[in-house]
Amino acid sequence: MSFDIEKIRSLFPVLHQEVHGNPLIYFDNAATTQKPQAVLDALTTYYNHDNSNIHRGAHALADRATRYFEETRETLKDFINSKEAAEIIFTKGTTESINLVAATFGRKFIGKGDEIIISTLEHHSNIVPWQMLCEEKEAVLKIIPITESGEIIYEEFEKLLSSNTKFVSIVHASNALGTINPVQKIINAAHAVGAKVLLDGAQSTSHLEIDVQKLDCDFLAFSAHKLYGPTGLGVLYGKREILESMPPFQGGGEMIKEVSFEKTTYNEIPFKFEAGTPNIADVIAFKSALDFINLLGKKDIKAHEDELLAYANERMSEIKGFIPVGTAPEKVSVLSFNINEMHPYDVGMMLDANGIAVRTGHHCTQPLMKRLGLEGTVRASFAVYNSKSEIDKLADGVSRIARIKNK
Ligand code: C6P
Repeated sequence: MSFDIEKIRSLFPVLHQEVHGNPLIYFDNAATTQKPQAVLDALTTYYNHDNSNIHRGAHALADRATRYFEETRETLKDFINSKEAAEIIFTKGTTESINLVAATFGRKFIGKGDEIIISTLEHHSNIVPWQMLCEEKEAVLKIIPITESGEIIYEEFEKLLSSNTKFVSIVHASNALGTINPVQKIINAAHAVGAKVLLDGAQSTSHLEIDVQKLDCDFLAFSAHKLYGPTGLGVLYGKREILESMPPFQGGGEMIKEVSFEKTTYNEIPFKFEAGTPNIADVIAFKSALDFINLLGKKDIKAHEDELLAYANERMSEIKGFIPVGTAPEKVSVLSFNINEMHPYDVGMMLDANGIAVRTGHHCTQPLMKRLGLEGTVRASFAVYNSKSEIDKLADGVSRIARIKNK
């Protein structure tokens, strides 16, 4: 099915503006997606009609806010097919979700000499929390190497696995290159040695159908703002029995059952991990973003984005001096590239002058850039509201920039 792009674009107010005298072309979707009107409306409706704290008040507004808040949790349960809504924990974002697991599961279950495996493709958010844990616990961080095309070398991963492996934390789809990792194989192999697996789903959940029960991952971390939802909100999925075995992350209201100065007992999951007043408005508005994705369907979204990526590759490879970075066959809609010896930032600035928004630099993946021998890349990342005519403008802009350089 092909989308009515104009109709979809009409749902996103921010897209209808000029930047430096040109119509905005927004290709920075891997950093954050734009928000449909329904999400903006849900935010104002909440503050205009329902604003209240949740799970506590004995009044109508608190009841309503609590119901809407928990409806988002239920929607997320279906969105990733978790067994129960209680396995969905709200956090600030992917970064906090991973930190939560490292600080609770990690501190309790990982000790001296234990090994944690990550890959060269990881975002800093899936490197630093594990480094901090390894430093504290004298555990060992092992890194899966990658090929020139930006794919993990699976055989090397198998070689790293042993009875010492306690945890594998791996990105599902790379933010810098778009590579989709063979996560099912990774999860099965990690489980075979008794290790737990966390998937960093920051870049996969908006493009790929996710079934946590089928994948059998132990944790999944992702951010609402990359799913057409609000910023400052993330999700941590965890299997019930594992979440129950973990100590709380932060102490405060909501996460307790009973407090006395002698002893505190903790609430059931998910509340045990949600200390303090949560991000109520954004959680409620996130449901509208999920409804938007569900209405279009992930399968069709992926098909549309694959078509855009293939078209972008085709158009850009005609340009002299275009160097694609990350050429794995299985990718989400991320096109990373460089132009001859031009600095990515300069390319980004010139594209911006044409109203084209891309990200440039190391994309919070410095070890990956080091492995590829690059300072950074220019990254165009596509979403459901992007079109081939926008890609034509990108190709024209890049072509002009490359000509300046080639002169
Ligand atoms: N990547 C990008 O431009 P937060 O910031 O917590 O919402 O997400 C962190 C994160 C973790 N893992 C991956 C794979 C990611 O892509 C990101 C965020 C953005 O690529 C901002 S650096």
